[in-house]
Amino acid sequence: MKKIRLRQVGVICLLLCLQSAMAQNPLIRNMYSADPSARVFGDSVYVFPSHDILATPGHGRVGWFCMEDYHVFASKDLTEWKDHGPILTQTNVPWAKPDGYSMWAPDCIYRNGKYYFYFPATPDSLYGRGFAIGVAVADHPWGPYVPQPTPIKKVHGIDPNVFIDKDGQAYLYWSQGNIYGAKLQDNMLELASEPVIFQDLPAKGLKEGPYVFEREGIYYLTFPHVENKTERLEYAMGQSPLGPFKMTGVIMDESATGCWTNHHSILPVKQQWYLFYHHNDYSPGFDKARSIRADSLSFNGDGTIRKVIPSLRGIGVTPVNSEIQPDRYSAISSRGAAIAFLDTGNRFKGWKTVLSAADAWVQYNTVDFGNKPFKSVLIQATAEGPGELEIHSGSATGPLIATVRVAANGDWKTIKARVSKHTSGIQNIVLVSKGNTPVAIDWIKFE
Ligand code: FUB
Repeated sequence: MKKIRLRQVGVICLLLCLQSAMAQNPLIRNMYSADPSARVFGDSVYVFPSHDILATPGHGRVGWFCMEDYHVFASKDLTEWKDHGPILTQTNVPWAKPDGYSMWAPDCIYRNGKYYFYFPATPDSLYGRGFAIGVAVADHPWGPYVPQPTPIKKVHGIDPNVFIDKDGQAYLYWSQGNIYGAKLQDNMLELASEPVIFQDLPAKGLKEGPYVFEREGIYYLTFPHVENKTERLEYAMGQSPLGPFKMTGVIMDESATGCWTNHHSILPVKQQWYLFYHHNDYSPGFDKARSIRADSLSFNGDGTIRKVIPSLRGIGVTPVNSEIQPDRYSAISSRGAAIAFLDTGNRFKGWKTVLSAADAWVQYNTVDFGNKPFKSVLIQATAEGPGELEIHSGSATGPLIATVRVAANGDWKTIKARVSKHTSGIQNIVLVSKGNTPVAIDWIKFE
């Protein structure tokens, strides 16, 4: 009897952990997440973020970063992200303080059949003060990860990042005021050279979160830096993994919403490069409760990086028969359109788009209509008075796909309307208000 109950609990836990979400930005919709380290393993992209939680008296430092474990998220299409559940917890790391709540930005890399997960944490007093960096090893990206008994020797700091060069040599980077780098031994667990401090980076303003990659023979050292008041993402270019690196430019400007930190990773997936980073979307008033995001990144002909403008639409193609969230828009009219939380008491419920003037519009790009005709569109909407919406493809003046009448209902209703024009393939869709009655839209979906 006891065994059956345990098994049932196990299955329920597994189902709860393996939650998946159709995501734009932010990518993770049911918890805070930060410091995304993204990697391609096999046919999936895995993101290893930090997991921000809110400290309470006796559990972390109230008003500061608070992290007790890591989850890993995976996606085959960059749209649907599956949470594989917790992969490492502070109480399971032999050398870390079990109540440190300081499992900050991690990284993970594959080598010789194993996955090596690097993470910082506050060590037990035996291993010194501040932060140490440890490694946990697994046979699969989703774990189980087994932490090494001690942290890596001669490494004091945060934000580990690992890079394996074309010749097979692995490098570890981290930060502690400055940015450091060293060779790793083949076992990926110990340093193989003395750490170097990268010179020629900005002397003033905090630098942290290094992320190194190589493209067409150029090595990029990228990192958040406080040039003004909060962090922006910058980069330096060099000819080898340990530099010298020459400061080159800015990848992403400071957050418009005032999130003090940013932390990122950069990688190609099927020929397209992406920047994973974080903002504080679900927590506008407290920037230590963050959310990971991703946007496309591209290079100029000389290898310099084009600045990435953060978007809500993010990456990935959205299936037309899923709940499309226009509040994660690609473009929006300058008047009569606004985005707001659905429920300020539970911000994880997401956002709504409010169109409140005639001809106000919101555009959502890269929706996959496939090649079968759709008969109807469903819209989750509400309006105080009678409203009318048009759905166009391409642009606000593009072909009209459907007209939706929203009755004065004062409450959320799923409204069904006939699709008047068949469209196929990947399309941008635009919702246009045809009246001055404010209409709030949660999602739309074709069937
Ligand atoms: O998440 C805690 C710290 O904030 C990270 O380690 C830094 O890179 C910054 O994002």
